[in-house]
Amino acid sequence: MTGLFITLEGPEGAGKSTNREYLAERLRAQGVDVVLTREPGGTPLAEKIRELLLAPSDEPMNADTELLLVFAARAQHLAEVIRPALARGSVVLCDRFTDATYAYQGGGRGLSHDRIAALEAFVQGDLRPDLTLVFDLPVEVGLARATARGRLDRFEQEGRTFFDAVRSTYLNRAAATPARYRLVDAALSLSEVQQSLDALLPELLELHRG
Ligand code: T5A
Repeated sequence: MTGLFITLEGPEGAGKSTNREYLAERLRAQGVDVVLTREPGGTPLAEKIRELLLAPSDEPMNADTELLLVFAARAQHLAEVIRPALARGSVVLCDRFTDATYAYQGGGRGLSHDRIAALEAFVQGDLRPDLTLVFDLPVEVGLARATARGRLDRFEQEGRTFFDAVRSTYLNRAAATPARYRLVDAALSLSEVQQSLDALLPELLELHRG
């Protein structure tokens, strides 16, 4: 078995957290060792950085500060969790990764692609996800789901233009490199979304077998 790095991406409220649990259960039922993790976060130190990133604050966070914090958390997460798990041959299911940086800091905040790519190369070397599932849904549907859940974090307080840019960045990236991405229609009911994940399962198992 080879290590397999799968990331789950998409706008707010797309169902990534709900469905990563489902996917992990399905893979474990096939005897696969799964490491379930998330970004920003995934280690105690990286979770502290997550708190800084998500907490609403009176002091506006500079966009470069935000970008550097995201990659600082990622460096820790890669060193402590992701690289060791891949080296053991596990499947790593990660709720958001660097596609989120391109979508939120690039699309949403307007930071340049080249600046993000330079940090990506610095922090990750040539490590990229093997497969990325993009949970796509209209912005208003995702925000309604996130809002129904309660208090909004610092990103969820952004406006419609920000989230339109986030969604279109994800879709453009998926269209540009279709071999790495699978689009999941996240506006469907939960059971329909899970059926589409079931349909992807044979491909994931095949990739894991190498
Ligand atoms: N960020 C992250 C960056 O800016 N740059 C980066 O590089 C990275 C890595 C992280 C924030 O950090 C930003 C992006 C984010 O704003 P987060 O909490 O990890 O925050 O991400 P969110 O997208 O905010 O997480 P959410 O929990 O809001 O969305 P999920 O995980 O996609 O959705 P989930 O599973 O929690 O579901 C939301 C609600 O919808 C329901 C669920 O029951 C839940 O109540 N739901 C459905 N309802 C109906 N039909 C379905 N199909 C449903 N699926 C789920």
